[in-house]
Amino acid sequence: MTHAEPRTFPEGFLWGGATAANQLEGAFDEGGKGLSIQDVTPRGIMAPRTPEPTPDNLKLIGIDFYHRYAEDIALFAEMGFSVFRLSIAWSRIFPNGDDEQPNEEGLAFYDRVFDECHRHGIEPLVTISHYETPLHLTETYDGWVSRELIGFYERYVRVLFDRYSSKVKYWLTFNEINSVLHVPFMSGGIGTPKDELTQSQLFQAVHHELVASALATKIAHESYPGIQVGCMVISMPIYPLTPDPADMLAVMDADHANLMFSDVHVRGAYPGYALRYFREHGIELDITAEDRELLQNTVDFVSFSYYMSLCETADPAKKVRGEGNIMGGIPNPHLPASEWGWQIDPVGLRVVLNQFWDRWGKPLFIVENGLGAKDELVVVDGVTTVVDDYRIAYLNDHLYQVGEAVRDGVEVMGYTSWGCIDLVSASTAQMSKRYGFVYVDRSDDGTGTLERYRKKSFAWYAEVIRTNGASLTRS
Ligand code: BGP
Repeated sequence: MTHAEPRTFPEGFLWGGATAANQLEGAFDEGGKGLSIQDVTPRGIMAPRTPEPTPDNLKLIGIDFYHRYAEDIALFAEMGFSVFRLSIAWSRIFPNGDDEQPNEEGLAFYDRVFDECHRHGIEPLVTISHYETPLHLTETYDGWVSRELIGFYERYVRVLFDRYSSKVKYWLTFNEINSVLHVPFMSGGIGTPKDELTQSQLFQAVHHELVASALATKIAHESYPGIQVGCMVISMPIYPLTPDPADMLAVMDADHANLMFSDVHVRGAYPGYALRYFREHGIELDITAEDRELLQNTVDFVSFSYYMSLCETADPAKKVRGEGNIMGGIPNPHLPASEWGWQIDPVGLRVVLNQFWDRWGKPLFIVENGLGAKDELVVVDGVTTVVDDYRIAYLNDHLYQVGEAVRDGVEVMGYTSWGCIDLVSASTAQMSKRYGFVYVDRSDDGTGTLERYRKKSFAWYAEVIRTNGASLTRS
């Protein structure tokens, strides 16, 4: 028996960065755009919303990508990106979400963005819905709790595929779809406060999103053979706090809650453990025969975000919720954490890649990963920059583990580092939680010139891309 050469990153591996419309575009009321839920959440997901957009909401201006996209895409090209993940703001295309006709100005904006990407040889990777439900859909229908959202989403998707199928090959239906269980407002546009929402309403919303996602895949496969559709989930390996079998069972339950979403996307039906959970928790769902048929339209690939791992235990006395993450979970005593309390675990990324590959055998796309950190602008040899060795170390160690997973035989399509240019944070709505290779001059109080500066990690990432990962070092 001969052994194949250990593989490194495959040829054609897609290298790039990831963003979301509401966190960088700004121009919240330009070009005929309607309001989204993000325009009335100035303090991030956990804080109360405001009745109207308020000037302290950094997302209203973002980093002004709406006007500066050409300059930004040129910087991505300079790093050698072959892929750029962005989302389309639903309320730019359908200002209220339930409009009959799309807004041409919004459509034309994304035409310009995609054309700019292609001019630089960059493939856009598009999230159809990234935490930016049109506000009207929240206020009038309670977001995804209502079945009517499926029809509005279908109309939106048909317009997008029709207009952009020749410009966009890779599509993601919902950002981090499994987060709806934790942040129903931000993720599912559900206006009813979480503590008033019944489990049946919440899982009905989940079901509507899953059906809508499968419908998008069906439309793509039937009418647009050149494009590929993936699901997008939060990945978070969960370790037992102790070897107690009760802790392991707690891990299994927590894993199931996360994995159910991709199980449905990949296998086309609810898994037995989910049906049992519904049964035993009095969750009654309206699932039609047509829904069941639609769910069988399964995705082409599985994409995910990876920031951290967690621990779980069955012991109520040890259930101390970790800081900073939306999934809850217990901190791991073996791991360091970021300034925002997100635990840093590069090996967990290799674990997750293997777990997902073993489970689904579908190509995997890491579409978010990175370190949110405070940066300081300094002048080195006359050049204004950030010496972000901490970010380089984080990304090197994670990407090294991706290489290990590739050597394990996992099929990985690409990697888009989160917030490749500094943007407004989703969880805290701060500018000071920075992820980028490019620094944007804007502060938490909204002041700043919006000038862009290359950080030290900019040249580092360019070298990783140029060498297709060969420059990564074992830590
Ligand atoms: C993910 C979201 C992103 C993003 C990222 C980092 O959950 O999909 O939109 O922002 O997390 O989170 P934060 O911005 O809160 O640091």
